[in-house]
Amino acid sequence: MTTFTDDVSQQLEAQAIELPSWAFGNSGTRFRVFTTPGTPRDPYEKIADAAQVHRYTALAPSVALHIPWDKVDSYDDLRKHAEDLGVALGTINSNTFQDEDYKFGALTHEDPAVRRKAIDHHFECIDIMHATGSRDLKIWLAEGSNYPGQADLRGRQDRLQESLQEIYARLGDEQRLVLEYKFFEPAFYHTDVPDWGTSYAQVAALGEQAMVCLDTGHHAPGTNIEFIVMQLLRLGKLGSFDFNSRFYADDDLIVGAADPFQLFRIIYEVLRGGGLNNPDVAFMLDQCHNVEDKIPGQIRSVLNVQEMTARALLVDDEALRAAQVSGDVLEANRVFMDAFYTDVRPALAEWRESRGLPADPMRAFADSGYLARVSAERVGGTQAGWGA
Ligand code: AOS
Ligand code: ZN
Ligand code: ZN
Repeated sequence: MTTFTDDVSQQLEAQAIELPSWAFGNSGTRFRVFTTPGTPRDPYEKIADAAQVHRYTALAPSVALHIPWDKVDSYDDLRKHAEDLGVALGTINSNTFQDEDYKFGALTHEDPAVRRKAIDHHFECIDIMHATGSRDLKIWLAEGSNYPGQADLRGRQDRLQESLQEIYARLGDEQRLVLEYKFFEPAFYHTDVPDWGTSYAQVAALGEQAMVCLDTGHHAPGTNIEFIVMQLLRLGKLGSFDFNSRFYADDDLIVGAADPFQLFRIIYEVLRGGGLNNPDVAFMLDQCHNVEDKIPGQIRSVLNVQEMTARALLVDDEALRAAQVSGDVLEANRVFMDAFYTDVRPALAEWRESRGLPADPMRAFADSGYLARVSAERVGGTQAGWGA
């Protein structure tokens, strides 16, 4: 059985993955939103569910909020609620994709009044960040067009930069803006922030507190995502990850479910580019659990990330480097694949037990009876926010 060196054990301790509050609400496709018993009815209950993931894994110490889905009367109170449950409030996600006014854009809209409204929404998010103690404002924009000729592509880039500058100027000294890119959807012809290059160009023009967010589901099939990870880390501009996996488009499935090898390769570049301790990078999940139970779905997700991290930590860097330098293609590939093919599950179970955690967090949560309890207590769970 593989055993971890002290160095690997310690590095694993540094792993922290932020959970999205919306993963605990009901979600679905445009065809149907299926419900699950015990779905949280408000942000307080979403945080309580997220705290369960941390309790059994020690991997998920913070929860990201989405505004306005997670609006509450007192963010101080919500923050205290989270702290009482052993977690912190994390990234604040803005939302400019569910308002009638944003049909033709928000931060890029031709009409200054619509742009004003969208910028003001981000000011509100920044105010909330001060109350929650959040560092990051994450912006994903659903802006683009469906038909060639419909929109002034260049004018929209200029307006986007102007709007982002206003938002950026409002950030506190310790706060950051992270701009997420996505190659299509909901727009089908052009998207205003479709790729890492555009996000990079937009945030580089803002300043040091602006970074790129890489959602693993937001690329064309076949894209070498680990190359983008490497490049953004090299440029000091990778601010956060939205982890999930996809078979087709932006499927938001459990990270590592579709392509564990890709996850391994991404994490290997993370380790090379600053490691799990890199304060510049926030590791988040962005997933929806449409047909599976949500809390176990999130537990499975953070365990998948941990598993591929452990494997990536096993790469024999010295042997790999020697093979690369001498041009030994097959030996370099063997060293890399040896680490990937190592079954680290028994060693991770031992690692957990040595830290007072359950060897099998999935089973421990199932045995706890939490789901049955909240299913009896909570009636009338809400959607994640889509259509809300
Ligand atoms: C949308 O596709 C993006 O992944 C965003 O991160 C979005 O805000 C998130 O999925 C919540 O809906
Ligand atoms: Zn995302
Ligand atoms: Zn997405």
